[in-house]
Amino acid sequence: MLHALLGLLVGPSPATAPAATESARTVTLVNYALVGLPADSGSSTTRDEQWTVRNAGPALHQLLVLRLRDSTDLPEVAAWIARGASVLLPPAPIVLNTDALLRNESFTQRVRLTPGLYLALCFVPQGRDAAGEIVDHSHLGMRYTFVVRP
Ligand SMILES: [Cu+2]
Repeated sequence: MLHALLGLLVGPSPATAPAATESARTVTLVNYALVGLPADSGSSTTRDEQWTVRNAGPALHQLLVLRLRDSTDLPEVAAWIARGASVLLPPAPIVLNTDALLRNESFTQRVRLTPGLYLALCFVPQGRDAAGEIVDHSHLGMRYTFVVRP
């Protein structure tokens, strides 16, 4: 069901300097994979991370991270995609959106990880399939989910 995810455009939050309790993470966007995202984990407390997202290219890429409550949100996400993935009304809160990054461009933002199911994807369009449906980078491997358990 995660195979057909398109995206949206929301202005990024301003970058903030990491506090002493934060950890840093580097996420790398390549053709066509998301590298360095968190693994599933348990977390009894909120975890703040300073994420630096870098497009290692060569293509244009974008990272969007949504926080779902759990897998019961997935049908709603799929329906959102089927409706054309309104850029203004995502079905779940946006944790991070880099907007489109050129090759070697970076984006830094603090990310707060609370328990939930996270969906990360790049939805830069690649073209259309034989049925005329838009194929984006999430269809080519730039799609990742991870769980933060309470
Ligand atoms: Cu991409």
